[in-house]
Amino acid sequence: MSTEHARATIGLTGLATMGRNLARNIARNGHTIAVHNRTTARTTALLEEHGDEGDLVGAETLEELVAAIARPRVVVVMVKAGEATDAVIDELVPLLDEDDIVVDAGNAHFADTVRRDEALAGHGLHFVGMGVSGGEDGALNGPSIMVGGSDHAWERLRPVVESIAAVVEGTPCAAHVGPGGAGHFVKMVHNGIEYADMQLIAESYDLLRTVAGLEPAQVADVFEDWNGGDLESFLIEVASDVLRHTDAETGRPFVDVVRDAAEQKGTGRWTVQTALDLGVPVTGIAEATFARSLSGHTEQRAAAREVFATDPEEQRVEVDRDTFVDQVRAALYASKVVAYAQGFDQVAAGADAHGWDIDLGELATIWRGGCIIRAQFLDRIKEAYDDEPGLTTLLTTAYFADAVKAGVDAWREVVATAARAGVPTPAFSSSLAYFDGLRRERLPAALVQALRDNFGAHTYERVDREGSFHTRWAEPDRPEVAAD
Ligand code: NBP
Repeated sequence: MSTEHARATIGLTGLATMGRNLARNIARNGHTIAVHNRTTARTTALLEEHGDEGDLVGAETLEELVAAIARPRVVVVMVKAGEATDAVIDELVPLLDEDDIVVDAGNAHFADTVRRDEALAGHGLHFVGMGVSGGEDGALNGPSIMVGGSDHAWERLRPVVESIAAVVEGTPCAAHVGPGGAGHFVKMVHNGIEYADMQLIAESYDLLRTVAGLEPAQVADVFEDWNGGDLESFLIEVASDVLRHTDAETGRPFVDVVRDAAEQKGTGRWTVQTALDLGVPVTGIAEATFARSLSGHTEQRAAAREVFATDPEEQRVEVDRDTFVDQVRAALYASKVVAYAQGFDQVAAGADAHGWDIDLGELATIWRGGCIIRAQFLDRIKEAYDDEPGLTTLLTTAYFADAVKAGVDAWREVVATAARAGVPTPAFSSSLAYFDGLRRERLPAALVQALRDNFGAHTYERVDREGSFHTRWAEPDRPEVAAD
């Protein structure tokens, strides 16, 4: 390890998959970086294997790490989110000096980031919650970076962050989205949208295979074709790759040897929990999260299969293959519009609740490259917010409204066909229900409100005059009284 002192522009602790690649990315872009990991073997391995990629300064202890960084220091923490982050921060704080910056680049819950920001401010330190998307490849070759923190911290970090981010049409996919927890909040919603997007692609695959009878490699061809149009995205591209892949051991389609039980560990669940707190109906993300949860309930699935066994032949509904492929494409696009519209609604609601001034158009811009949900589609979202920054919902902007109108019949047909065939399409179905819910003249919420007043005196509002009212349901003539 190096004995040189205080010459690194930046330091990073946590050299597992993400930290190691992020450190290499920073070094490759010409910044001197001091690197540290709790278990020194990772630091040694990084220096041995990639020390020639740039100016990397190894540190065996956090004290050494801090000593190697020029003041005022920037220290990036890239460890397992949660307790590990707190442990590292607790160890770091006494070693730092006023005006130093601690950057948490892990997948922290935004509420933890708000808490840490307040705690570090008490020590005269700046705290930055930095959402990094793109997995290990993105970390190495250019992620999408969502920075939450003060203007001062952003100005200090900006040269490094912009130099390591993905670049689309000359614009780095990195932005200062707001103060405090804003960066981790938008990263959380990004991951929620990713859940919905993946579920929609998975439902498309299931329908094309089960209803239209396509083999996985044929579905791969369909996805490849779709990737040449307005559905062009990283996730469609990798879905095509995965479906074309054959398992070397068995010669079977790879997708058939993968156990069909998914987990929902963190950010998807946080997105839904937070959406419930904010009162934002992110139905696509919620259904995607619950679909993963359902898949993992293997005992219940086995019990249900035994009682309600399905004959695969019965699931084959007569469809014209080419027409159905086009219909599924339209349903996927429309459902995707809904999922993104809901995600952006949640960011807007979060910004409102926490007093963060988040530029939604800029968010669409930095999600165009580097991150998992990167898609051509995001250009359209950016344009929509550029045209109308205070947009009520993405769904009604001209481009998306036209696309949804053009696809709505196909969308209904796909959801109806799926229901007839017994193929679960929770994300397609809930997205359609959301769309129909929004555009409906009168919703049965009126009856819900009336029922609540009947059994719980919860009061209701009337369509024809202002105020809250309660009907005395138990009295013979059921008189109505103003409740205010
Ligand atoms: P992990 O999430 O697997 O964490 C492993 C790292 O945390 C190792 O460096 C480990 O040190 C360190 N660590 C732990 Br665990 N407990 C510690 C403690 N008490 N004190 C100090 N260090 C501790 O690594 P990752 O997959 O590289 O992810 C890093 C962060 O990036 C996470 O927050 C993750 O959610 C986020 N993220 C990951 C991805 C992805 O695609 N994997 C994408 C975007 C964001 P050790 O080597 O000594 O055990």
